Amino acid sequence: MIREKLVEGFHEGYVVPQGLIAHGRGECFDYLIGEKTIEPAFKAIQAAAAALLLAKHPVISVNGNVAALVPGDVVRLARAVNAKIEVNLFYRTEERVRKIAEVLRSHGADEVLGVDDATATIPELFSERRRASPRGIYIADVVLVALEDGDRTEALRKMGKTVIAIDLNPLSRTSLAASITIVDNVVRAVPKLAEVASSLSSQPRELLEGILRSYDNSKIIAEVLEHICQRLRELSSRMSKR
Ligand code: PTJ
Repeated sequence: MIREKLVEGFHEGYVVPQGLIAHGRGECFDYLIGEKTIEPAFKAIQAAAAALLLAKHPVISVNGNVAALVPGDVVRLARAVNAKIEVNLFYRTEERVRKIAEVLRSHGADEVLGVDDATATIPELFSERRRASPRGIYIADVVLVALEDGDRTEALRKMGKTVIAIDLNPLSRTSLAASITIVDNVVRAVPKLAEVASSLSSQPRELLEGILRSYDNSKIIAEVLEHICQRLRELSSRMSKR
C-alpha cells in the first residue's frame, strides 16, 4: 500500500523517480529495525514533540514522498503544535510545488508556505532546497524534515536552528547532523509524533524543557545501532538452528 501511494504520486507528477529509489533504501533499513517504532525512536519522538511545542516558529518541511505518504498526518501534527507547513523540494519545479500544496490543502491545510513566497535563501546551500519562505523555514527556530539530504540539514544547523529529522538510515548525513533523529518510517513516525504532541500539549513548560535537557541524540543513534546488531544476532542464531 505504501509503495502504491508513492507510485500514484509519481504518476500524478509530484513524486520524483529519485523518490522511489530513496524509498527502496528506506525499506531496507525498515527491515533491519523490524518494521516497528523501536524504543530509541520513541524517545526521539518525545523530544521532538517537546521541541515543537516549545518552539516560537516551528515549521514542518514537506517534499514529494512525504506528501504522498502522510499528508493528513502532517496537517494533524501542524495543528497539534501550531506549526507552519512549507513545501521544500530537492528537485524543485513550480508545477510539483503547486501539486504538493494542493494535496496538503485537500487534506485540510489552511496555509502552505514555499509556493509563491520561497524568496529567501538558506546560506551555503546550492541545491533548489536553498529556497525558503521568509515567514517559514527561513525564520524558524525548529524545523522538522523527513527524507532529507545532508547538505540542508547541516546548513539549517549552521543557521542555529533545531532540526528534527525522520530518516530510516541511522547513519545518513542527515541523521548524524540533526539535533533530534527519529529513526523510523514516516508512515509510523508522523502520526505517533502528532499523538504524543497532543498529549504533551497540556503539560507545563518545565516538563517539556526537562525532556529536552535530558535528550542525547548520539546516545539515541547508538541505541538504534545496538538494536539492529541485536536483532541480526537473534535472526542469525534462529537461522543456524533451522
Ligand atoms: O521531493 P524532493 O524533490 O524533495 O526529493 C525527495 C528525495 C527523497 C528524492 C530526496 O530528498 C532524496 O534524494 O533524499 P535522499 O538523499 O535519498 O534521502 C532519503 C533518506 O530517507 C534515506 O536515508 C532513506 O533511507 C530515508 N527514507 C526513505 N524512505 C523513508 C525514509 N525515511 C523514513 N521513512 C521513509 N518512508
